[in-house]
Amino acid sequence: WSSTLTLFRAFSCFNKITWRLAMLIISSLSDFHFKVHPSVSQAVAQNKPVVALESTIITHGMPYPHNLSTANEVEAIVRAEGATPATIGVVEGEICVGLTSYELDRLARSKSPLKVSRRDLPYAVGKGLSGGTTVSATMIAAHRAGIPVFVTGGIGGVHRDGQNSLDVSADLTELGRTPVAVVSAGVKSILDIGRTLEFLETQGVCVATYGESKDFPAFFTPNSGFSSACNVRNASEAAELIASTLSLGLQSGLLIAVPIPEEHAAAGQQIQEAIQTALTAVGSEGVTGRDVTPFVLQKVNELTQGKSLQANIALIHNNAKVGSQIACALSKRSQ
Ligand code: PSU
Ligand code: MN
Repeated sequence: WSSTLTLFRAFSCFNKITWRLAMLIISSLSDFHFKVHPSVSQAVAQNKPVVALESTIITHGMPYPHNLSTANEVEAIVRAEGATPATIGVVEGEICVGLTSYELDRLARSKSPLKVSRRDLPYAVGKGLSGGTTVSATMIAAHRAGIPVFVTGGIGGVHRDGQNSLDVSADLTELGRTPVAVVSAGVKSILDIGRTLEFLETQGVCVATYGESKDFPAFFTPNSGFSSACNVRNASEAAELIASTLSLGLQSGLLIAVPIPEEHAAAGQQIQEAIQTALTAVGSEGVTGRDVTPFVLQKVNELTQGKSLQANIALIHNNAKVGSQIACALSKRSQ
């Protein structure tokens, strides 16, 4: 009898171990190279508002130390509005949703970081590299972590002459296939805004201007001369639009375009002129592909003696505030 009991005990113990092992394998497979910060996973599980943030803006969009201070300020704004920030990036081959301040610091100081879009994720993860995620890669990670609202400065688009070069940002196709709402100040006029909006329409992306009019903003200026499909007047209208996108199960994202606040739009004209000069330099210096946007941003900043960077920071602060209010309104709807 006692040997039967020992056998039974041994068997159940073995069973427990195999069960645990199986669970471990399953969970490590599904979380393979994907890490969500506990503050983020807890907030998501409790249906609390979370705001995803990208990191190419940190690694390629702004010079150090402005990149780091802006990233920290943006997280502070999100918290002050009652939401949880989740800055997303790739650290040593792990897609991290909710970077620690140490990880953020390392990315911001990194000398030759990768710019990771959808196509670069397998390479960065496979090789164990670190880099900033663009809007496309950030959307993928945000969606996987269950975060429907994502704030950034500006998204990529169809480059000027893109109809010939086919230089069209993967951000646009991502918006067509991943159900995340991206809050941005529209599209920089270094791009072809008209064709960008056409492409978004083809991809089935609902574009809404935040405010009283449908004027689509051009990042540094509140009006690009083009129109969005619709406008949302406040955070709760924006949340309603996101909720209806999600409930329809379309699997496409949406773009909420927040015009730069008037007080920061003053330098807009000077910046527009600098953009023209910088674009000419792109051609004469033979800059191509993924280097175009960072090159133009840096050139414009030099030409405007830092005014474009200042406006850039101000508008990201504003987007963070608006995006957090939208995330809060959305989480309220589901409570
Ligand atoms: N536009 C900006 N600042 C940026 C970017 C775009 O005003 O930092 C970054 C974003 O991460 C965006 C990416 O997703 O550039 C687009 O790059 P590309 O055009 O190579 O797709
Ligand atoms: Mn490109």
